[in-house]
Amino acid sequence: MNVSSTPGYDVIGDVHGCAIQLEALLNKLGYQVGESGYYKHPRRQAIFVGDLIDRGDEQLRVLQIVKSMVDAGNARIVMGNHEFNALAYHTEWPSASGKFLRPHDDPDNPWSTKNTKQHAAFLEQVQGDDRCVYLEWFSTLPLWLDLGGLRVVHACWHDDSIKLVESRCGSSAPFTELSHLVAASTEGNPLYEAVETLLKGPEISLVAHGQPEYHDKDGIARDQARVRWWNSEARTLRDIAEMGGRFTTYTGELYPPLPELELARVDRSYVYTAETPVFYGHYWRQGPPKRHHDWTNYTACVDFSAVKGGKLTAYRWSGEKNVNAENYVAAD
Ligand SMILES: [Mn+2]
Repeated sequence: MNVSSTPGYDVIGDVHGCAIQLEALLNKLGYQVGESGYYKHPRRQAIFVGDLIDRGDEQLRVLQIVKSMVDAGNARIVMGNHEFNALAYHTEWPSASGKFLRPHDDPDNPWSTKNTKQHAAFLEQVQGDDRCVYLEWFSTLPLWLDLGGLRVVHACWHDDSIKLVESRCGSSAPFTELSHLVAASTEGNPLYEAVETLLKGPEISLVAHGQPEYHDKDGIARDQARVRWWNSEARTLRDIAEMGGRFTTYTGELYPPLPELELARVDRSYVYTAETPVFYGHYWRQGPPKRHHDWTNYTACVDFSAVKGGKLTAYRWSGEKNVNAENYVAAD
């Protein structure tokens, strides 16, 4: 007889509207639809890392599956940047101004067209009462989960950001209050910085370290690189800035390898040094999961690009104190 008191958790990566893959993965993990109509495992709980919505074709079905599991106590979830963006996109502010916390199609704001484009599939698929119900639900989602033996966050576990949210909002789920959503949508507000870090991950300036700008996949010139906060051994710019040869410079050449430049202490402030496993999504890994995908003893990404031709993936955690890549399970 199994007398272990540690609950088992299956941490599931960014779904982005891929309901067929989600149901295949849940079945593979042993979750079944009971009489009540929601997926359930006899001994385990699912944890979603956020980003249920945007991009994919079956967003409403994904929301129905996941919310019914969470409501029934068979799953937990943290907020992703796409749920946060949806809340801001649909919140008119100031009220009756015709403006929104996340701008729509403002001719003075070149980013705002991109905001609508990124959200277009949701706008088409989730409408009317459904939209109200799920936006309301998004506002209740926590930004992180600390379950003792494991931690879950969408993009980056960062103690200072967590403390800031707790001290300002008194909760890990701050957005039931409109004032918190407004503050988190206002550049320069400390809550904005903290929520950006937790949901989108920290970034580092390349130009400030003597490197050129690069052009991202949409052709937009950028100076910030994502910080590989999970790499506790990072000592140099090359270790910590995620460039990976996927980008080009303004002259169209492949971005040069970053130098082995020693980092000042402040630049390592986001690096995760705790010894509790943390699971996160957000980073569009290409599968299958292996060492070079940056899982470490204490950090594991579960986003394997389900909506971009990858496989929806879970990490099956059963109380182990170190991450073990054998415990990744991908949808068939
Ligand atoms: Mn995502």
